Amino acid sequence: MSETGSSKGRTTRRGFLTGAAAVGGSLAATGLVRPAMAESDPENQPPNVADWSKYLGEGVDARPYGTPSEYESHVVRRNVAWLTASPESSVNFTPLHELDGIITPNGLCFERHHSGIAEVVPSDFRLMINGLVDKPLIFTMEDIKRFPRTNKVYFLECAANSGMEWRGAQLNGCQFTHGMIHCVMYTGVPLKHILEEAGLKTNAKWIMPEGGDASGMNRSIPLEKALDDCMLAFAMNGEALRPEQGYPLRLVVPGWEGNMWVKWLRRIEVGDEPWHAREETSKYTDLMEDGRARRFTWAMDCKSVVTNPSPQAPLLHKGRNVLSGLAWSGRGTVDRVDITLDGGKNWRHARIDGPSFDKSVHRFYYEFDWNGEPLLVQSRAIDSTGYLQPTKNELRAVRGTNSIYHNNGIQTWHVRENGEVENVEIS
Ligand SMILES: Nc1nc2c(c(=O)[nH]1)N[C@H]1C(S)=C(S)[C@@H](COP(=O)(O)O)O[C@H]1N2
Ligand SMILES: [Mo]
Repeated sequence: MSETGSSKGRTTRRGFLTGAAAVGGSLAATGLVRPAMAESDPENQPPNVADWSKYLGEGVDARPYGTPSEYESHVVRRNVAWLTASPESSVNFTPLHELDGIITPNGLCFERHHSGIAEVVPSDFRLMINGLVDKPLIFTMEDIKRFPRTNKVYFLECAANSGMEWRGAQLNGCQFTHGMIHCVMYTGVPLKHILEEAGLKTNAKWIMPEGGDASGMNRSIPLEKALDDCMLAFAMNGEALRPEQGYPLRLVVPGWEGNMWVKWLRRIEVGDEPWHAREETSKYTDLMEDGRARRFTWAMDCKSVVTNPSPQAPLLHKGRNVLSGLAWSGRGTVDRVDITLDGGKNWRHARIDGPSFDKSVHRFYYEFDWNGEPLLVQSRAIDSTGYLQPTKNELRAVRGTNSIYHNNGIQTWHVRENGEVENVEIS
């Protein structure tokens, strides 16, 4: 948690209020409660003059790299203890219920590492291209930045997102059920420029990007995709990649499962067939009911989730409320999102607001009046190919119950009379 008492010896009322808010902050550390509105102090409100109007604030140099307000200190990535055998090979989750719009702030992008965060020294960074190319090449970061670059907003979703929910409702919070996704604007060089520079042999059919972290994580990607929209990204949301996200260079594989987006990239081999590496055989394949595994499930199917209300974001008021959520598809844009408050008896159109980019998340809203009755809230999305997000049971009918990956089933939140929300499943 960030420092909560920023009064630093000043004995202003502001310092006192900070302390009071810190109590709310520690409750919020469970991830289940927001800092309560009940902490508010009438003496600090109209018609009185608020404390922040009476004193000079901090100077311009107080925060050379800006950080969020201390009252937002509960908005952090969180892990699930029983999914964290060792922090170096683990995952934490984006706090979706605290975000709005479509862009994930850099400091809140979920992390998934197989061997921890590689500490790459950019001046020693090299990217090697070898295999079925006319001339094997080694690039520095400066070399890469001399190619034409592009800016694109894309989501990255781990194939294991919602995986724990295959066999039934488990985790209480959309952060934990759906938080293995982030969506940022990448700046980088289309991979095709780099491959063309090396010159592809006529029998080139596949590429194998490989990470420079201790796991040396690698995946096979068909050349068609590599030449279509893959990017070598060096910036996210306008600044250099974060170390957690693969600084200084990561592969962007739009719409396809997060595992293929190799971080701390060190090498791309070009070949004529897939490598069948660990991450595309023993992991990131879908085990079917008969014990056989599906080979190569790359695209992330259309999916959506209501982020508010959700278990970490209860309903606080009767009457006017704003329901909000995210929808995305690895096959295009999202055309429509439907909302039900009664477990699927009645569906209504949600309002998609904000940019609708290809293979990016879409923000939706649904304004409604809550009379205090229990609700069964669901969303379902339809993408630009006409595909409708399935129920979990429809998925199970096709894939059985052995699966973990690629669970894009409809999520249900049960809102109780007191506004609390829990993760449930209805058939
Ligand atoms: N080199 C390397 N690349 C990697 C990984 C890794 O452990 N090492 N994890 C992969 C997995 S499984 C996912 S889901 C995404 C996660 O990206 P993020 O940490 O930016 O969220 O990175 C992928 N790329
Ligand atoms: Mo992943």
